[in-house]
Amino acid sequence: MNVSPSAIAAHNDRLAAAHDRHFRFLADTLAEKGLDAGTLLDKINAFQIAIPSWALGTGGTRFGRFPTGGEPRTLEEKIDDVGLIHALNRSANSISLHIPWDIPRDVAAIKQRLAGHGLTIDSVNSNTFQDQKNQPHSYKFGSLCHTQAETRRQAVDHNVECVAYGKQLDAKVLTVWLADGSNFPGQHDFRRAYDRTQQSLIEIYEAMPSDWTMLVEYKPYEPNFYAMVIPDWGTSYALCQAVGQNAHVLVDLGHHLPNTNIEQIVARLLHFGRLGGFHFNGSMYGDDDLTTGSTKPFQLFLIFNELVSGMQDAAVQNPDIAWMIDASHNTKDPVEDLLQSCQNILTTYARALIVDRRKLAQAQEDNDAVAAEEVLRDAFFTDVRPLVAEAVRRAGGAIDPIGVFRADGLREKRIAERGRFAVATGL
Ligand SMILES: [Mn+2]
Repeated sequence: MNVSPSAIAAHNDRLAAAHDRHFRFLADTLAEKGLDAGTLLDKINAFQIAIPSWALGTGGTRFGRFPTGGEPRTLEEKIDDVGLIHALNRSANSISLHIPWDIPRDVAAIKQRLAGHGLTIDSVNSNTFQDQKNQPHSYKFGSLCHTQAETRRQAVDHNVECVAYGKQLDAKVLTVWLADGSNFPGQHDFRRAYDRTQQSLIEIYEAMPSDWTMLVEYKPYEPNFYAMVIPDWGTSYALCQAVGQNAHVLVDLGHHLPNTNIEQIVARLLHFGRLGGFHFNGSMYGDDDLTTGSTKPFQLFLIFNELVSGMQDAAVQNPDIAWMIDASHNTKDPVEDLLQSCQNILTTYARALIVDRRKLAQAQEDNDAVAAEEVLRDAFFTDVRPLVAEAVRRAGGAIDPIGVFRADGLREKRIAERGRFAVATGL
């Protein structure tokens, strides 16, 4: 059901003449600025983005959901869909699992399937934001922060169980996002809720193997609308410091209030060596799950500019960052949206790579605000899409991944095999 290399090659052949012309022009333009296209291609190729299992089904809101059809019904089918995305763009070589929906039943078979697609498991994500059937203690009033010890115990045990599933599949990252918080003033003792959360995280951390990383995600509101226990990067950072050296902050682009300066947050965390994970999506108002870079491309560029700046600075002691798309799109075909998100991410990364850092540093030293901004604008307005297409093509992917997905009828094939009303498990 997935696409064949020959179908991709045939599609690329049709686009090759125009693509080669555009790429040569860009490579020459970059060379004039002292940039080597080959080096940039290698960097773009090395940038791999994890796809979460929950993004493969059509998203929705509490008002309704309008499935595309042919959604993956099992972990195996989710792996196949990520395998398809990776075959098309060679930039999505891992999948994030969500427990309890993605519990591997036949570990050997799952590993074989992953290997067949050239995929690995990126991270395991716990879920204590809703109750599962027959669960003894409810998370209605929180999980790791809960006032009752037995509820906290259950939530800690769930996270430890997630690590055990991850170990079976050679994952090394546990992502913790907590829905814990309060909906009404006075409901929580803020300090005690924080202390209980910290203690629970320490217990989980101590149960993890020493080569594992814990990522602690924050979110300012929703599902609790008065106060979240971990609403911001500062709280996440403080918890990570208390938990241990392998606990790091995870930045999710949608988990910020409008107009928050996310690029500055990124720079701070890199400076402190605590930026461990990154979730891509786009937003207008809140956690909207829009396509990455769809509404505020310049903001995404400024964020990537800080990421690249930090990654290239030898003085910055930060772990490798785990990149993942965290979106659950309404309206669009989920596979097409993920392909589009990857393209936007790679394009923005490429733009950040061509920023003239020496010129920028000089302008900053000279307090020349105009010159500094012009350096950024020059990179942002350079059309680097041929560079991304060439990187993907050289790795065996498609010059136009969405074009191949459509031309090859890959959604229709999924609907034929899985059914029009097949609904993805999970969120
Ligand atoms: Mn997230």
